[in-house]
Amino acid sequence: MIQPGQLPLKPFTVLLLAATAALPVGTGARSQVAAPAAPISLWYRQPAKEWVEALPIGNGRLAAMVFGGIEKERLQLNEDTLWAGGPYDPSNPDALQALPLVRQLIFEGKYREAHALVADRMLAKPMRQMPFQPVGDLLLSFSDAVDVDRYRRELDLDTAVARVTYTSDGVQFVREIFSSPVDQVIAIRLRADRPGRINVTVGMTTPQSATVATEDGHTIVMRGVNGESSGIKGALTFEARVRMMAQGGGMSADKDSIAVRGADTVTLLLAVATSFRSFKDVSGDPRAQTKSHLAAASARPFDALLDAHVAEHRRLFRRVSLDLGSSQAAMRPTDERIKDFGHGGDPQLAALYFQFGRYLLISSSRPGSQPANLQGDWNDQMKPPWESKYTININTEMNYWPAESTNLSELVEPLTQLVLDLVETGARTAKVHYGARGWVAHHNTDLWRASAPVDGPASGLWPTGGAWLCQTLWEHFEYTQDRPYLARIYPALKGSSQFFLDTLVEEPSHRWLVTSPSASPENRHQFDNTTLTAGPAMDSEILRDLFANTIRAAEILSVDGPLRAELAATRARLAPSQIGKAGQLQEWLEDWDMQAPDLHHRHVSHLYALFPSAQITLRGTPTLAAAARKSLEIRGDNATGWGLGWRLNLWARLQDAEHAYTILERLLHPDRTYPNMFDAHPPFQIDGNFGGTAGIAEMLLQSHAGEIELLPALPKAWPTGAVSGLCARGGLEVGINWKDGTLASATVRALIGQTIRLRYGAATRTVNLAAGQTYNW
Ligand code: FUC
Repeated sequence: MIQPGQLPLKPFTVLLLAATAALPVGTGARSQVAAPAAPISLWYRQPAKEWVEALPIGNGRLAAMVFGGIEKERLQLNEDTLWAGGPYDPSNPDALQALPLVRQLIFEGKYREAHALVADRMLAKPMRQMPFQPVGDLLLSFSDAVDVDRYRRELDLDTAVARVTYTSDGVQFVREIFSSPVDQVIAIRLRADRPGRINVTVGMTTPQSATVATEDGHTIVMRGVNGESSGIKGALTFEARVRMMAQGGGMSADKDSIAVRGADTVTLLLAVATSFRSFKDVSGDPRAQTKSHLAAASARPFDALLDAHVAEHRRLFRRVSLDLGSSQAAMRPTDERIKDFGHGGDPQLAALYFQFGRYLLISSSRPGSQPANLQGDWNDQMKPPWESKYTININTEMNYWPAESTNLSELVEPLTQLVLDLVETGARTAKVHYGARGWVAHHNTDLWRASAPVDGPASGLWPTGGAWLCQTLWEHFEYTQDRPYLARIYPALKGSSQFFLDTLVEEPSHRWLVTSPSASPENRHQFDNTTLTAGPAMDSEILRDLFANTIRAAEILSVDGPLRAELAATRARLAPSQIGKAGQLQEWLEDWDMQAPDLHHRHVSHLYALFPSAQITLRGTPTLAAAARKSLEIRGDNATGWGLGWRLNLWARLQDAEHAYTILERLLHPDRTYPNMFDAHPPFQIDGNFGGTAGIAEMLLQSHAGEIELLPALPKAWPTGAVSGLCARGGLEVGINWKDGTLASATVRALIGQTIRLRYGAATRTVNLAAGQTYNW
């Protein structure tokens, strides 16, 4: 059996890299760390049978799941704009008329009637959004494999290359596969250690309406159209184009497949594009795009494509290194390690899981691509779970939790663009459904930026999704201090705030201003089996942040004085956080928590104030922090993948290292992590991966309470270790070394000049730093 790091064929050249990251502001550049001491790979002794065993690659836009079969290699393909449907307006003109009565019914406690009226009059048309869909499969058939031995399949996170090696009939075969963000192609190289031994037949299949045909003897082209969904007609065309090149041997084209016989090396380049240009423009030319991508890429040697791909990947990936300790277990195949993680003794698997989350964000969200959806960019189904879209009552926000703290700040760009699109579509929903200014998005959106309430009254009628997304954009500003970015997102903050200025209502008992109708996402209260209510705690918490951020942004940008005053006055009248009879942080306006039918619900929406927000902190608001802890205890540790991801970050914020670690053990368990390390809701949903990565960062470094706190939740399982390149709010990069459970040293580098307060345990230090300067603790 081949061990990691002992590949008999020489791995490709290791590149020396320049730190080329362009920082938007300040004089400091992002750090680059050296090559990892040990390989950071997922690896297996057998090909993938199930989709959740295959290995994901992607360049933000063009993605594949690589199965690594011996007789048949399957690349299941996705392009991130291939969704069903076309530009559409789901507004329901009946909604506005029903709104006053729905509000009245809610204040009267007639939730069943409110629910029925919402179902009848206030939901989007159609009531469901569009699904993200697969392109199809690229299939490579190798008919002559005999006496196969020494099989190994791996995904190298440091190079973003998937690789399959085995011997057949004494000849060693190697497949290397990557999706290049530089050249916008998936590149595949087939090699053998003896000449003339590559025999392969290549074809494509698809569940879409499409044709597959060969062109000019060395190209296979799939051409198709997307389909309708919920009555919205397909409006996209797409094309996948594969170019084959062989050294030695002969190539012969059939009607829809190409065979190579007796080659030394075969290279395949695959380009995919759709006619999507924006949520309202589908006039792109996929044929011209795939042709130009292939023409440019095929003019360069495979090694040049590979080198450029690896350099671009490492520019981002190598900003952070993490060493949590290692053991013999790290030599074992990844699927076996996941099974055993709960038995202890494999701290490196947590580091691998952390880096895999960063790898997934780099591979599914790059400037110019769509944001990472519920499955990142990886989906093989025409009707995937929850349409594989953007669920913005937790899941999409969680996808971006690790972006800032793990030094991948620029990968937020696709989400920024999505929000700016929603400002436009959500203005229509605000006007038609609420007669309000500004913009609103409910609990889901899709490629077409639909923003009206979908799926049903219980989950869909939650108007605070867009406001939560604004918080993610604000965090980007907090971490980078990028003022041009703040000016760009200000219209989103202002428009979202204006929507709530126009729609908040006064509740009768305390005269607080509250949202209505709304819900505490997806959690039913005790009345009438519905979630509909006025003023759930989460809404007030999100609006406290939204209004504060909008005021702060307007101050920095020196605009909108009167609006600032209005927002400050309104903010002061929002319902405060309340503590209920069980000592818990109240989830609703009334103390209903202990009567709710699902005490252990996966959502922990009211704990938004503790994480990702910092309205509740251990030292700043100890009473509320204790109540939040009580709520978390009542909810319990058992949850879906993303439910665990959230709980991990919450326990890290409560600085209970051992509890956080037991949550990580639940997450990194076969019940919640598939053999390919994808998160299991179940089914596969990528948010848990991102929540897990963010949570590990949150255990090692926190920066939300006006302090940079080192090792706030270090568990006993990681007594000695090191991390470098983590980011803290304010434009800071932090490296930490620890030994025997105690801080050994730390470095804090300021990308922007500032005064910072550092904390380790009870010790604090205040330090002035110039831009580019490093402080050593
Ligand atoms: C929310 C969650 C579900 C699932 C779905 C995509 O509705 O409550 O668990 O994650 O989003």
